[in-house]
Amino acid sequence: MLFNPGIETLAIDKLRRLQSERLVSQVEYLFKHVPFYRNNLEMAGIRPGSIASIEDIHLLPFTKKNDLRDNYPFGLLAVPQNEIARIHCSSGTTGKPTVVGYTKEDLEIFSEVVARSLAAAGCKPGMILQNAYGYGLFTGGLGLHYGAERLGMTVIPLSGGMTERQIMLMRDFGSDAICCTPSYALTIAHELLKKGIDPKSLKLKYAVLGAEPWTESIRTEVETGLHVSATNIYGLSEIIGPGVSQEDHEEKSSGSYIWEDHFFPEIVDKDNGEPLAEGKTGVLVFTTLTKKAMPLLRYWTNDITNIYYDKSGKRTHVKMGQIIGRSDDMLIIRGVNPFHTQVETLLNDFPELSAHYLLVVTREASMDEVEVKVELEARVCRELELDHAADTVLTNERINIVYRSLQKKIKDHIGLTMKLSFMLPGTIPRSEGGKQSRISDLRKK
Ligand code: DLL
Repeated sequence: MLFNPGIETLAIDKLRRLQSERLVSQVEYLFKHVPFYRNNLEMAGIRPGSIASIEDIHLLPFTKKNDLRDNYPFGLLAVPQNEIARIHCSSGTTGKPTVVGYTKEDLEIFSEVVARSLAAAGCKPGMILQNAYGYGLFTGGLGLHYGAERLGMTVIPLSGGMTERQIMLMRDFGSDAICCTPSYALTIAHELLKKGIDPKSLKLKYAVLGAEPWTESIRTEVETGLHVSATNIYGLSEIIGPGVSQEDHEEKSSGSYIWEDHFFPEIVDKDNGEPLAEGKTGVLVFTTLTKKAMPLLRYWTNDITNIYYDKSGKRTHVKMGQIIGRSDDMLIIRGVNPFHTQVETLLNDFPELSAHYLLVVTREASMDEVEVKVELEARVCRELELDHAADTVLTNERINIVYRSLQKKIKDHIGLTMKLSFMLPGTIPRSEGGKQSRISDLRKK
């Protein structure tokens, strides 16, 4: 179902015209209302009249996370504080958070794009949505909540955690859909298995997963473990929150539609910021076209992906691929930049291995090493009677073959030899609803 068919299928030339009008007025608006942008634009030699259409977007300077930090907390607001209806923060673990403000109109847009996203995920008015994204400063909980209400769903505002209670209410209330991080969806699936509950006995049909990178292997595991159709929802607080892009449940694995009437995307080279051609991988940059409280021009997300037009899709808007990593937390190991999602994809080739893994980075005598800790599948452990200490599992011939061929695959695909540790099921910490950490970099400690 399309929530807003007129916009979602708008012909490209009309979409460009709309984007052009919106960009021109957004630049004028920022020039007038935000001293940071007035200075930046003047320094780049840009007056409001210099931008005539969306084609001129590359003339604008980038906005980076540091600009938000330097203007903490309210320096980038374009409206007086009494016109701010809500404040959210971006989830950082260190230092001061990144603050974002919304006017009432911004919140309307936020709900609209989330409603479009939920509809693309398969949700319909009248369905029950179990919202297991965290409520609070994080945009996930309230963002999905109001978007679901806008679509006409019944929302259960559970927030993350309390997995047993999630399962009880899911059964008792008959939730049709769940939204949460992909890692938390795995935690719930695992708990169902542990409790001997057949996922087919649940009414659950759809899972809307995002807020952290995930791959096809996690999708398969969630879809089987919860008996749902799982789609990707992407977003970031600085731009609006969840609902910047969303995968269609009938066009899975072909990318997520970016709602580009509100958020104009570009892919640029991570080193020199030059725009890259359709389909090329680089840093995702967004310009908000309609926001009022805190519009951003060419915001450097640090997320690495590609964008392309899928001519066979239901909608005209551009699609983005999965996020393969972030340029700011990219590992550099002996000159190679491995992303944890690359390792995750290789793990998927081995039915003996589960989707629970962690990359541990250490430095010994100035040599950086990566160890892949990955849990064995519980079913395989039972079959092979591998219930003894993890360090003895390699004596099993089948597991030993997996070890050697995974190590070779990692070397061939990523170019690094990584140490592997096969762990017993349940030994790697699980998500309790928040974003799952896949890298433990002990070099920084
Ligand atoms: O994570 C918003 C969100 C909430 C998205 C719920 C989806 C669902 P932040 O806390 O500001 O906002 O974190 C934004 O999370 O720049 C990406 O690095 C990452 N991220 C978000 N969604 C995805 C996704 C929310 N689907 C940062 N795939 C972004 C990969 C994602 N990474």
